[in-house]
Amino acid sequence: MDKVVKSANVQAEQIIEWGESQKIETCFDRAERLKPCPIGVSGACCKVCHMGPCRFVGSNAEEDARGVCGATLPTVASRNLVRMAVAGAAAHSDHARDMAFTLLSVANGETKDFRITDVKKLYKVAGILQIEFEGRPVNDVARDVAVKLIEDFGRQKGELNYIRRAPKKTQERWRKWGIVPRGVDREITEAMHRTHIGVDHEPDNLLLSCLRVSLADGWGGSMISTDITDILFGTPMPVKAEASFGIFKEDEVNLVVHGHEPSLAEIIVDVVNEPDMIAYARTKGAKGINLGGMCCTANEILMRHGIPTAGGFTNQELAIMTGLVDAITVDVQCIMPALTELSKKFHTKVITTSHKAKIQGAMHIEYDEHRAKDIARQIVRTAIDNYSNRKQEGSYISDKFPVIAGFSQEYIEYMQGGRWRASFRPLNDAIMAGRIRGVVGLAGCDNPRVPSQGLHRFLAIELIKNDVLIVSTGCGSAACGTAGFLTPEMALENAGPGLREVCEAIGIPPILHLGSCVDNSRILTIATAMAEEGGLSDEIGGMPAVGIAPEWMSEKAIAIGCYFAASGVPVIFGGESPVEASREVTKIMTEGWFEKFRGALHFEPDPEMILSLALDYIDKARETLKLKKYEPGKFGAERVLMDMASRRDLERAAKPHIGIY
Ligand code: SF4
Ligand code: MSK
Repeated sequence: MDKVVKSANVQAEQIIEWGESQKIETCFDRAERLKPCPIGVSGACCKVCHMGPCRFVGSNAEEDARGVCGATLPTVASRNLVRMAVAGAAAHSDHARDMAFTLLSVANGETKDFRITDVKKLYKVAGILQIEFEGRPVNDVARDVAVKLIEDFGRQKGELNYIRRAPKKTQERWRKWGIVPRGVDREITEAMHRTHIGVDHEPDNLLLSCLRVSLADGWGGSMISTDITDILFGTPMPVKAEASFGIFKEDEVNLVVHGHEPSLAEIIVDVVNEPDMIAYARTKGAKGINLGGMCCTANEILMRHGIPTAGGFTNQELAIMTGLVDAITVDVQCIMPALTELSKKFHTKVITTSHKAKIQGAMHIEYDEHRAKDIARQIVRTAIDNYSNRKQEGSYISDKFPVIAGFSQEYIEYMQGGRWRASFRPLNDAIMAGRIRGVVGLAGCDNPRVPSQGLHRFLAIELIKNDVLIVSTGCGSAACGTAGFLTPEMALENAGPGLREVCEAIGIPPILHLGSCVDNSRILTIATAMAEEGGLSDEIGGMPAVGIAPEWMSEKAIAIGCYFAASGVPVIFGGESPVEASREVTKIMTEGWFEKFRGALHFEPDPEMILSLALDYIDKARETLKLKKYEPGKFGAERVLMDMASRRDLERAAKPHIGIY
């Protein structure tokens, strides 16, 4: 019998095999052993009250089948989906709330370890929020920005501030269908209320509330988080880094930061470079301190500092199994509780840092923004002290891959024309001419239920071959990074002729790493900028653009998929559909949402079908926009892209300036 591949990542697979030889259990083994519940997986189980759980199976599996209270299958399936989106929106938004309060502390001078790094981004955000900034002290502007964004969480009436950032037509659709979010917390609470027993039973209405709470994530929580993180720690610009398990060093202290929140990780980046700390590591026999990242905390510090990443979600246990991780510090979201039990087989210290996210068996060092550096030092010292406990066992892997990351909306604009002519014109022109067929956001988790990272890799290669420019985030970026796909050379070797030319002209990879899960909001603002640039659609809907999350697993992914669908982007998720049980719900989320918002949410387990559905959406959008029919290697007239040299000349001619605004 052929051996079952558990991860498409060769290095991950080597560690998995070593683990099997040592009888060490990982998520891959548990996924094999624990088959998904066939009722729950398709949305056919309701457990919102204790007359249930009511299961819609066998003779009770038709659309008009009813639970004890009389709720029908479509009601139950849509209610389940709403609750997933609510949890996802809550996770992103609570992360954003912490960022907003950190900004407020900084503005009030209450924390000495953080400062406003990107004043231009602060002014940009202040402008969007209609806050006066000219001639005012930076901290006063920052305070007003923080207060105004914090108001977005608790607002009871009106609209989220950032709704006005969307194209007018997109906003009009939202208003027409009554899904403009008021306040983030209000939408989360209301959606939970609607899904309580005996409240909202109309699938269409429930699913509109799903879109509303998801928009509160995309154009609220996530966008707030992205902006404040840029203000505090800098708007990303391309940096070189490395990815995969080979980032760990045998002769240095290896500390991994894992989770999603960037604040503590940012301070740890400083602390590992302190001469005293390095000297302390040397007293323990280590040559230095090596910081690495995991999941989205990794993406945050990779994008801003070039800190290497060990990969995404399914790599977390495997990192410990290298035997080289002296400490792993975790904050919130996507942290496997299995880490603590696993770490007992090695020497790794698992350190929880958030009062919201404790794990039995972990050491807890609570993060407090007012004492950030002291806490970071305590964590780094803990890792150093543990270095000498390193045992010989482990599956050491030396492979690592170069990565170019750090593509913000601001940088993408800049790279298409420099500081003085920054715009989306060249990208729109390349799409109009058929040089670039369309754009795909390749995002979401990696998942042990498929050969993990394999669907990301397959789709990445096939899409760029088809001249589709990819923007990636979250563990999708990690999957591409640990495959060596995030380099300009990838375009030379694998991209179709049109995309290759564009990548060569600008010197970019065909897959642009935009950051963490919350940074999916960057895709929303990029799509808006493209709509405003003209020549394509005048709203987000109708663009030759698609979102794909082939290995999704988290509730945050559902919120993301829904806010893209509501914003006008057709989205395709891999794996089984969580609403498969109801034909009506599936129809609403595909045909119904497309009619109302020009977006949709599909679930499609077959990767070939995902690809053809995505290309089909792109080609149909091109046809509707009356763009040149896409033919590989045959391009229409197009304006010349600014290459690096001409951009530099233009800037020299103006005045020397480093910046991306
Ligand atoms: Fe069953 Fe209705 Fe209770 Fe759901 S709400 S568990 S369908 S009785
Ligand atoms: S970490 S939500 S596994 S992308 Fe943002 Fe990765 Fe999915 Fe978590």
